[in-house]
Amino acid sequence: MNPDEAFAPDNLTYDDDSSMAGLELAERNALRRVIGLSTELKDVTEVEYRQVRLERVVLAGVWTSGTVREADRSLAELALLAETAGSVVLAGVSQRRDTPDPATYLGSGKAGELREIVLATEADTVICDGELTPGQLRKLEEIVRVKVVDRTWLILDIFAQHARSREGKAQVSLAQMQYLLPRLRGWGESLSRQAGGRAGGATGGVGTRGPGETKIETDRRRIRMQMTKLRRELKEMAKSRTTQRAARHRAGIPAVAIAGYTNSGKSSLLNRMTGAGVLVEDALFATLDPTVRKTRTPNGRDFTLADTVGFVRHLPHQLIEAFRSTLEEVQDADLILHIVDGSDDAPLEQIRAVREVLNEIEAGSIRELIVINKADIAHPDRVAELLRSEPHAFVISAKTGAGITELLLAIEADLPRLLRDIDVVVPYRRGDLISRAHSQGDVLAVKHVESGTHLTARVPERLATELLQAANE
Ligand SMILES: Nc1nc2c(ncn2[C@@H]2O[C@H](COP(=O)(O)OP(=O)(O)OP(=O)(O)O)[C@@H](O)[C@H]2O)c(=O)[nH]1
Ligand SMILES: [Mg+2]
Repeated sequence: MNPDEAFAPDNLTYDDDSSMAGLELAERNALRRVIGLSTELKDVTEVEYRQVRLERVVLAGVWTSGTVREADRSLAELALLAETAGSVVLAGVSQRRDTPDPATYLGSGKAGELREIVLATEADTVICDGELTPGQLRKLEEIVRVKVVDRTWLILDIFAQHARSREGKAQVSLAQMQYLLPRLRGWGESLSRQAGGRAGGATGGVGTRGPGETKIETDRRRIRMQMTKLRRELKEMAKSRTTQRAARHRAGIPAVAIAGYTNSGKSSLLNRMTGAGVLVEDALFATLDPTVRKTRTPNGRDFTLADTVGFVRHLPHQLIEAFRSTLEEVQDADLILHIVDGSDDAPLEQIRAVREVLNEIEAGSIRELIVINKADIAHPDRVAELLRSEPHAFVISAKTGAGITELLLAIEADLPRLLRDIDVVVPYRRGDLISRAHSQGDVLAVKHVESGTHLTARVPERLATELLQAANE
């Protein structure tokens, strides 16, 4: 069997072509900003793909450390996330505290002010800049009397809206359920009490036992069952990717993964280097499904390039868990291209956040090339500053193509070389093996002799075996 058949590079992709990406973008825009639907959480067990519609929102942050600018940036990022989810951001407040209030997240005074802002702006949702405990969510809801969600849920909601593949949808559902499980009692409770007009009942008191308690138990059981089912399905879905990765590995083809902050230009770089035509959008978390493409360096060495989901500060751990199989493209890479948006206000913070996630998924020790993207619009001072702290970084523009050739050469120099020296005479009819030696290894000499091609080269293990076999035939 021709090993290239087993490898089947063209079957590696999950997205098809640029027209697909165009369609997808149109569809996504058409779906955005669904206003006027109920924001009431009716049945928390219905963890479908778009459970919470965020509409007119007020943001609230607690700022425990760092500078004012960092606090402002964090809230600005929350606003961007909220807009990506389809909300209209009306106002934002942030409070300086040593730690968030254990009961109400914001201090109770500030929470009261927040209520005023909610009334004045006619907001229907408050989004907090962190992950709140079930108790904090409930107590704050009681004060502001509109739905309160946290940053984690917001990110989960964006993922739910952007998930396209069956695997992506299953991963997001799993993450949402994991988030909801401990929050079943309480979250949305004050609201449904309000809406349903159920009388009185201090939280956790008499009113929550009896039939209510039974319902929560049933809900929990249903969620747990669904989670088990999803985990099983996800395992099954990840199989073909694992098989493909293993085949690539055996063929000695190095794997390069693009990782980086969301919206830094990862998909643009994949498109630029391989013509993959995947979706590019000025939005957070445009890409959820991995795309792997085979390509080669200027000197003809093959490698695969994988584009995958972007990272963000405090990426919810539920998502990291659920997207584990997707993130294996990064975990199993021989080299990581860590893309950073050079035009961002705080690129160093982005680098830090990405490295945190890389460490969390045990990819922290993989060789990493920092790639500063968007050089065409980045301020030169900022790029210079970045280069001071990351002196080995490459400066490119996925948009204009500047710096791409240099980057490819750097990738080439960094590709692992698990090569074996061989010196064989291969029959002329096996010209396929000779061309693979050229694309996968280093050819030192080729001489044409009577019995075939005399090849002196350093090639991947698997090819070496085949060459030796062919030589002995
Ligand atoms: N000016 C400029 N814009 C760029 C460049 N590279 C990407 N962009 C833009 O940045 C935005 C995000 O690009 P993507 O390639 O979708 O970024 P991504 O990292 O894949 O984003 P996610 O998948 O959402 O995490 C798009 O609007 C791109 O057109 C660049 O070199 N210069
Ligand atoms: Mg992308």
